[in-house]
Amino acid sequence: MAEAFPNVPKIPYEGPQSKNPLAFKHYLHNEVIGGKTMKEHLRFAGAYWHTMRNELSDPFGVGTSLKPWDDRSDSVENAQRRVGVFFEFLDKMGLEYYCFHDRDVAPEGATLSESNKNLEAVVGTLKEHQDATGKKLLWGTACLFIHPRYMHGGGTSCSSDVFAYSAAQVKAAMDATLALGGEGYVFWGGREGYTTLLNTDMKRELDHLAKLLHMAVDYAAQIGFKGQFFIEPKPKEPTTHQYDSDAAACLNFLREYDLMDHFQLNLETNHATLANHSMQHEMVVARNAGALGSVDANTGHPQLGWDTDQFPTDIYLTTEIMLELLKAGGFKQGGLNFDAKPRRESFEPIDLFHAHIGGMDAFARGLKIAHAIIEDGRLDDFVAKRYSSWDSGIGAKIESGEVGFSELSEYSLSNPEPTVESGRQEMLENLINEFI
Ligand code: XLS
Ligand code: NI
Ligand code: NI
Repeated sequence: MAEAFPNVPKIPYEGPQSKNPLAFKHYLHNEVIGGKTMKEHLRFAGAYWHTMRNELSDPFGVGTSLKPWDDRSDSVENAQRRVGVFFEFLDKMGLEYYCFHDRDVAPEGATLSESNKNLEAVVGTLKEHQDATGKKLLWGTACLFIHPRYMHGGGTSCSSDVFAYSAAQVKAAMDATLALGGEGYVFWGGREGYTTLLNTDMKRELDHLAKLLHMAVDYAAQIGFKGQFFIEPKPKEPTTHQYDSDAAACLNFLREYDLMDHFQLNLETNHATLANHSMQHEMVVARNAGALGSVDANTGHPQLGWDTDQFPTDIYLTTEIMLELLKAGGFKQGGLNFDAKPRRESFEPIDLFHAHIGGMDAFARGLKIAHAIIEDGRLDDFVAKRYSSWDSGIGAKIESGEVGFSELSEYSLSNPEPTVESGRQEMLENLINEFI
């Protein structure tokens, strides 16, 4: 097949002085930072849905994206041709991994059995390209949100037939993920929520969602799928309220339904901000629970209140993400998946390259900066010192459970008014800026 991007070379690293827009300025895949290469730390993945399938429409306008290789038909041949283009893209970008939904890679057929056949055919093509290039599948997932049958949800639908169909679709997507050696499997509950409580039995819907996830865990054991399951929190959009609304809500759900041993979280920046949290907050919550699994790397727009899925270019953001990731010991089966698309006005194929170069360079800088901040140690020392009253004396007794209200009342009655120290926020902000 002729190249889809004949004018784009393999993106080289040219360093911070380069003025070449088609070169990395900071991402040098084999540069070692703290004992691991950048590639090993960052585990970048390309998202099939945005890169190959997003037409860049918005609620007021049709798609603008130019994809000369795509005949816009729903044929399996067209789907297989896209795979070749995608792998050319991954290769030229130096992306090691990719992620997909079943319906991004293969067309939905007239029946479930036709859809399954389409998927199997395209999985064969994906496998061939993986084998030829060494690229790997980070995670797969099933699209339980586009087709009208899922308007009331998949695992949380009021219809048991739709639940059954969802299970069938997840089964096929797990088979595909296993066949491609996927390191993970994601559940993002786009329509697993409600539009109005007037028609919703929330308890029943949550019970059913948990059933679906338990069935997935059981099925993984049956077929020998050793990948990591992830839940991806998002508070809303398309539903008014999504049950997996944020990291804390997901953890509560996983604990309530005895799923903690099987699931980690796949956190997405734009979803964090939709939940009125910072990405760092979500990462700390997940890390504290030992459930920080993977990251959908993108960002929202400060003036727009929806999931704009923009490429991350803010160095403060990537620094915060990498600080938390390094503290968590890095990725195991997760990675940084660019769940992001160029703007509707950036409609040419070359824009896909500019977008990913920017995201990868921003994370490379975030990694270097976060590593330097940790090595420097002043930030961690400050926090350790701030809590040092818990390391001995009354603090240690409280933590170890040696004292209760009576002892603490006696203690406080016999001691002077407590004194506290400044939180020094501005000083710490300046410290971070020293490294940026
Ligand atoms: C949508 C989600 C979706 C998941 C995969 O907002 O981010 O793209 O990552 O289903
Ligand atoms: Ni996502
Ligand atoms: Ni999203």
